[in-house]
Amino acid sequence: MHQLAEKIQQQDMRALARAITLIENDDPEKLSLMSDIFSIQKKAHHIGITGSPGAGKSSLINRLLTHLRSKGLTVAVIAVDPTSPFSGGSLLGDRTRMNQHFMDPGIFIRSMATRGSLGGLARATKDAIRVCDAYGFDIVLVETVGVGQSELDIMKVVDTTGLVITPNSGDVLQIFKAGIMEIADLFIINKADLKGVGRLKATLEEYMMIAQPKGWHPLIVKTISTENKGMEEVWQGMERHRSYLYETNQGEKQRKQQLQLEVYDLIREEIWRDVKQHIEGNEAARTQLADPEADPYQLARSWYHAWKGDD
Ligand SMILES: Nc1nc2c(ncn2[C@@H]2O[C@H](COP(=O)(O)OP(=O)(O)OP(=O)(O)O)[C@@H](O)[C@H]2O)c(=O)[nH]1
Ligand SMILES: [Mg+2]
Repeated sequence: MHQLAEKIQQQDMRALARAITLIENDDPEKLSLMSDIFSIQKKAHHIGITGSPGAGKSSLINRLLTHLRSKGLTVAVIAVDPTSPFSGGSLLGDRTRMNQHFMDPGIFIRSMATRGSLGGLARATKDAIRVCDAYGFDIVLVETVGVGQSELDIMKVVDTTGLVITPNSGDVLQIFKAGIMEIADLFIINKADLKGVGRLKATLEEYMMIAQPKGWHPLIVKTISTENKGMEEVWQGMERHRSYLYETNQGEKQRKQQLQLEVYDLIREEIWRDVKQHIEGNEAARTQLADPEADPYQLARSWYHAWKGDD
């Protein structure tokens, strides 16, 4: 077994951090490490928290952490920032916000950035979730900033997705357009101390009337993170969704779909790694790429065929 995997199994937090760095850097050892990690995977609840910038995701997670710790549960938090891998701005904010938790051995907080990872952010996030799972955390929480395609992809790799929205933010339309609405298992109306909560709730209910979700009916909960209100409701909602996944065949169906996507992604990643190496190691290809007038279609075709060994 990979040495890091062994250490992670023994709950060595430094090994856990190192494994995530290895994932971020697309280290060639990644696949063998992940295979070992997979074999020791436990059964954590994988939860995604998404929503527009400033909706209160970190504040909510911070309160939720305290709440879950009081129930004796251990939690890993992965903050994913696809937009600014280098600034670390939001992480700094989160660090101060979540500071009180950093000394707690039952909590692990880590930000994730992938510097041009081959498989993309969702792929790397899934691996990081698995590593935290293997370590033995009861819950793995993933925070993503924004409501774009990469958030959508990330939310496809977790069990339960909570969407944080705020009254009068105009978020709903944007979220609706981005297709985020369909993947929310739990709508969390945060900043419920502000005006417009009733209206937002009515809009969401209206949306669900139109969408007519089959099977799981997304729950709506209200929170005021700054006042520590609504945390038990959020937790109950997530637990209910998890029970639903286990008690119906929906969980299995979801996992099957995820597995297929994952295998495809991994194959794509492996092939791309290989093709890229092949091109970068080829003097003629490098010269062609340096020509701004080059025909990209023709180049892609000829390099692909050259890699495949076709004539
Ligand atoms: N009034 C009110 N303000 C809140 C509430 N929850 C969070 N805030 C404030 O909203 C601001 C943004 O909170 P964050 O927790 O950083 O939001 P976020 O969604 O994590 O932000 P990003 O990570 O930057 O996308 C902060 O100033 C919080 O104090 C709430 O329930 N009510
Ligand atoms: Mg945040």
